[in-house]
Amino acid sequence: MGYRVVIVGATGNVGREMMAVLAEREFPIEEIAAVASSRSHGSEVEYGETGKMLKCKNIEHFDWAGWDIALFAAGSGPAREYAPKAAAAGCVVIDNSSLYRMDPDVPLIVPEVNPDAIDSYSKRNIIANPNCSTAQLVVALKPLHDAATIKRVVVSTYQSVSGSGKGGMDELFEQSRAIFVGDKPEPRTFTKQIAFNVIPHIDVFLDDGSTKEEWKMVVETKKILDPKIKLTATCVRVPVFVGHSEAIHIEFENEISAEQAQEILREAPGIMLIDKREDGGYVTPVEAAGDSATYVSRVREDPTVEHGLIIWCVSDNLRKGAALNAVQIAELLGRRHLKKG
Ligand code: 11C
Repeated sequence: MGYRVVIVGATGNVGREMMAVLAEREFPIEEIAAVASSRSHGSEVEYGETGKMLKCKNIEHFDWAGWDIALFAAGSGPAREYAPKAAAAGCVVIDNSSLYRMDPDVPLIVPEVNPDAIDSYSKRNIIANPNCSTAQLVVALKPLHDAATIKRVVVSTYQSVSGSGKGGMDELFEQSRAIFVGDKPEPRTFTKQIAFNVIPHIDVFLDDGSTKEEWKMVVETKKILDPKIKLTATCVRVPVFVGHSEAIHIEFENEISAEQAQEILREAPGIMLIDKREDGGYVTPVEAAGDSATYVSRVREDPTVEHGLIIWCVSDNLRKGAALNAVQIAELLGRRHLKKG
């Protein structure tokens, strides 16, 4: 006995990863449907590495009745149009877009951090999945906040091109090749050359000079972890295919040593501490890609502030930052509310 699950945006980076994670974690599935826009209607996607091929159904004509859970990875447009329809038909939506995250009637969940928030899911039958850079950040901050109460965070991100979809990955590859063969690298997805470069701009600019990606990190951290935490972010796109990295500077209310923080992080759910203080004794995105953990390295005290720590945090943005977190939410929903069998 299992769940009837819909994957919306099944042909995209995150949709494919959702199917891989569902299969890998042996999520109890009775039936699975791959749904996509009319453009991808009829194309086939594999359910994980099971060899089972799913023909994509057109979202415009999809009948949501009788389906238990829909994992949406299709962006804000389809989420606006179709998530309320699915929810009204009794299918619980777990949406990866930013559309519903700050809706007070929609829980925004990272299961290691605020699992109890799921208990209000039925207000709209929609649950939001956070931005990838927020998800790994709050996983790393939560155990430290519990131990010493975080006052302020300054975070700089190094975000991979897969965060901007398949187009961003293709662009990094094509620009790198163009530069090697002496052609001019043409920016399309990104505003400037991404190959052999870094771009301090992700998502649209806001009136105060920050970007929406930076704003999302502020407001989502407050909603998931603690509204009292002050946070400021600088989000940067780097020429990495998969895996977001973050340098996180944290000021605490109470004293906490680097050694205490290492002990706490070593035991914390979802975290893998790799912190050897020697050449190569830290994790980089290449090692985190394809993996489920949020890696923490370079834990050290910040002598320039009272009770300060600095950490380095890396995670696969398509997994913990998107697909894995969504599947973990579905598992939590199953355990607490939608029991089967
Ligand atoms: C990026 N973090 O790396 C973005 C992608 O709000 O879900 C995810 C955007 C979001 O470009």
